[in-house]
Amino acid sequence: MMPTVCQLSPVLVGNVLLVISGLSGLLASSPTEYGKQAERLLPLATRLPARAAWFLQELPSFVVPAGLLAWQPHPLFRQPGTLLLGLFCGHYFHRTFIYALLTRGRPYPLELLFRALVFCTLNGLLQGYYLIYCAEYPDEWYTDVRFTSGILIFFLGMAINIHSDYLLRQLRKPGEISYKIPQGGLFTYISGANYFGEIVEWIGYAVATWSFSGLAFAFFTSCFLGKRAYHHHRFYLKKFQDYPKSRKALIPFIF
Ligand code: NDX
Repeated sequence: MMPTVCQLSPVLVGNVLLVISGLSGLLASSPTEYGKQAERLLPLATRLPARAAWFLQELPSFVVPAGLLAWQPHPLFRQPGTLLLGLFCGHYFHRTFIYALLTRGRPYPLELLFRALVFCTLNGLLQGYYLIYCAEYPDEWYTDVRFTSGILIFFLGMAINIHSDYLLRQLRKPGEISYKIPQGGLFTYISGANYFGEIVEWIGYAVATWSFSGLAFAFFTSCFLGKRAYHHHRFYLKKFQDYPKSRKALIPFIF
């Protein structure tokens, strides 16, 4: 008989911590200070170029679950879990090796980089450990409506996120750091189109994995990025007199 290595208590603690992090970020009086929310101009010595910073902070989100996948005890045994964790790794492969290396963002605060490193390591561990050692899926999971619809939502969100980040990148020439009004795609309707895509993506992941770990991460993402979208929207309204009045912050036509 296969020895079970699943310990649900660390997973439970991780899920609760993710939910608390989401809520505390949402309820904090100020937004997380990077990019256009960085009101204080930090000395250069306390910042890192955006490309290096995004690469380093996101790397554990790819390496940790990819390592768990590579060293899992029964590679073929837990196929749905393996595939679902592969999606998580795919997202972070893009964020670490493509997004980070293309970004034209402002220098990034070192303090946030260290906090993000810890966050990404723990979340990668949580999602990977749960899917490899704890999740149990029936053989029919590949045809279950939760799996199929979740995967569709995941890829739809990913496409919106990548396209919107591309549109933002096109607003600047290399070396530029000024802000302009984003146009096209879902930016026609909302200021946080890239965030909307990311939130949709992790909701799809939560549905496809049908797990508290997936749900806790989707919840965290919605709180963190929802609040950022709100602050970005306020920033645009204040900065640009001609900002489109019908554009909402995060949810088209609603909010
Ligand atoms: N990184 C997720 N909290 C975060 C790093 C910070 O991937 O301790 C969460 C992530 C971390 C955070 C992470 C977790 C919580 C932490 C926090 C630090 C402290 C905090 C750890 C890990 C913490 C507690 C205590 C509660 C635990 O100059 P610039 O940089 O503004 O340029 C921007 C440019 N741009 C424009 N250019 C011209 N004109 C305009 N109008 C422009 N508007 C923007 O586009 C950037 O170069 C680029 C994108 O900017 P922006 O602001 O729209 O997106 P950004 O926030 O930088 O996110 C980039 C992408 C995006 O696709 C987003 O969906 C994804 O990353 N993301 C980001 C954050 C978190 C996350 C995903 C998630 O939760 N899933």
